[in-house]
Amino acid sequence: MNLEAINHTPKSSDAHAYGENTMHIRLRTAKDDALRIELVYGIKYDWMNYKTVPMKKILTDNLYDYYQANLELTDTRIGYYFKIEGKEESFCYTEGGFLEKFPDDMSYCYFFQYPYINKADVHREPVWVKDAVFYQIFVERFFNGDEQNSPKDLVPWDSEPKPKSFFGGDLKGILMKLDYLAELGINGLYLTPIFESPSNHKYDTVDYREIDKYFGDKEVFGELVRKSHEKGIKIILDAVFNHCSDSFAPFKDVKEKGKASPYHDWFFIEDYPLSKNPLNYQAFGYISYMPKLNTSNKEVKKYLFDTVRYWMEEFDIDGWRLDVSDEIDHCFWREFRNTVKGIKEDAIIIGENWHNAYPWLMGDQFDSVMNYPVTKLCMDYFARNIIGAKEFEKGLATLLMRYADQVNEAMLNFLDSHDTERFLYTCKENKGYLMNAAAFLFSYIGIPCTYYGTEIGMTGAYDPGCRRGFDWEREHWDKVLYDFYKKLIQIRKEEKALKHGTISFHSENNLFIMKRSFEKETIYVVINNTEEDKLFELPEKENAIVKELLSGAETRVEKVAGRFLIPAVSSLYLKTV
Ligand code: ARE
Repeated sequence: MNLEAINHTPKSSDAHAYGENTMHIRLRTAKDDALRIELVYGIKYDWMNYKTVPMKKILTDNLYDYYQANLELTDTRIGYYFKIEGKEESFCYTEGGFLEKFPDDMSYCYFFQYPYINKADVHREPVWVKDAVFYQIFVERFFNGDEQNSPKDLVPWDSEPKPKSFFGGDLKGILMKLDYLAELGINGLYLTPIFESPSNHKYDTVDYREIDKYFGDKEVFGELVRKSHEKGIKIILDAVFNHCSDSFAPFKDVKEKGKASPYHDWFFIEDYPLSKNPLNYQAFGYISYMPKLNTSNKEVKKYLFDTVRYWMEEFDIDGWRLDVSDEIDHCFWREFRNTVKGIKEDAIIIGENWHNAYPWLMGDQFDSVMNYPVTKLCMDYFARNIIGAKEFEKGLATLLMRYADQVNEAMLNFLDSHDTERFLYTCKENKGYLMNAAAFLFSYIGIPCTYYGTEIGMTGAYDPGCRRGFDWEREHWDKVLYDFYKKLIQIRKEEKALKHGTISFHSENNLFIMKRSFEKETIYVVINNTEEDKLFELPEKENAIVKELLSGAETRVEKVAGRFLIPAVSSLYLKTV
């Protein structure tokens, strides 16, 4: 066997506490290499009463197979090792390396161990994440509900956005369109920043305790949260703590007084007087109007944590999306988590990390991150057609194995955002590809999130093109797409298998097939993103009743002894009970 490929790291996503008494243990081997793997585990203080359980091959990516065993324990102080049977040899994999036989004496030297599940360390996601269906709003572009508070230099609502144009969208606009959102079926709103700021995007905060005047005031925001809660919709705000605006009072003070300013350590200043060119202080990117905050300065922390407390305690918001979260120190995020969870235990914390975010997702910082790697895979498979079903499913497997299972359940999954092209644009306006991608997103593990307008067929290039005004003229909408989205959201909320089910997937004949099961119910999501019709054979339960959930009454599948026709560029949700 390929020993170099075998890997397990204790107390990582490979061995994580899923609950106070539940431990999930994974092992990686080379692909198609092992015949059988067993996990041998026992209480480390009572090792000789060890048990042996088979491990299940749960996922395979391009190079590796991943095995997992889920243990329910009465005593969580365990030692364990793996018994691996290959085609030609059998051996044990232990913390001491590969052994022919696990020694009965001195065993403590050899087993991997999970010393104890401390309650305080268990990564508890908000209980509602499995039911969540999110919607992201770029506030300036959703709806102008109060023309009184609009900037003077508005461009027409249907014009092409420029980096600095103002359209007039505001909080009252969201409030007035809550019925639309409730009818669509979403139950969580993630708003891009709403605090005082001179830009249209508001990622350059001037005052963290004020609502931007063009967006409304605290009264309208309070009403928005209340009314949203009445409709069962949660509100998540954007926390822009990596940097502020160069008009933020403490930065202005430093600009004015230099080193004599009591705020000089709030920023990373290389030289005085401050200069934009050459830039002599740290900023987001090299953007001088966004000076970077020193989040390890005690006063900065106090200011920002008081800000967090203020919006949570006074307005009862349900969580935060964290801007540029990967550039802020871990100590800050640990304190942030304690602050947030101390106020509202089931508030959600979603980082904005575009890459592997494991160091932030170990239970002491974030619950989730914006799942850009999945967005990228969706773009490559569904929209750009540069990878096939096989590479897509292998890519997903690699990503799922990065994190603990409860983290995967809370990831924020989306096809597009205010920082990407519109997905329909990436699809070169091919609606079928977008519908396939959406059929995937709403049946995959994690929180599905729709960027405002994607559901009605909005398109547009990268920022600022992806930030057009929401088109409220219903006759302009792509009715088929809108109905499809509504249906997907409804199915996602109704089907336990999609919310709570186990997940596995594979590809055959360039079809992507995902199986989600909960108790007696199984849903096969079968996606054909090719230009030719294909047949799919249901792997089990040949004589079972099969319901296609997407089409409902209109049957668009031909059932021939368990075989289903999947027309070119289409998806089926086949439910068997
Ligand atoms: C403005 C203009 C743009 C112009 C840009 C550069 O609007 O047209 O291209 O300036 O001059 C906010 C606004 C943007 C604005 C920007 C700067 O929304 O419109 O752009 O401020 O003023 C990286 C970061 C990630 C960041 C993305 C954009 O890691 O945190 O870049 N995303 C957040 C927000 C943005 C926001 C900011 C940060 C700043 O979501 O909306 O921008 O507060 C790779 C890298 C990633 C990188 C990603 C995208 O994968 O690894 O790290 O993300 O690509 O570039």
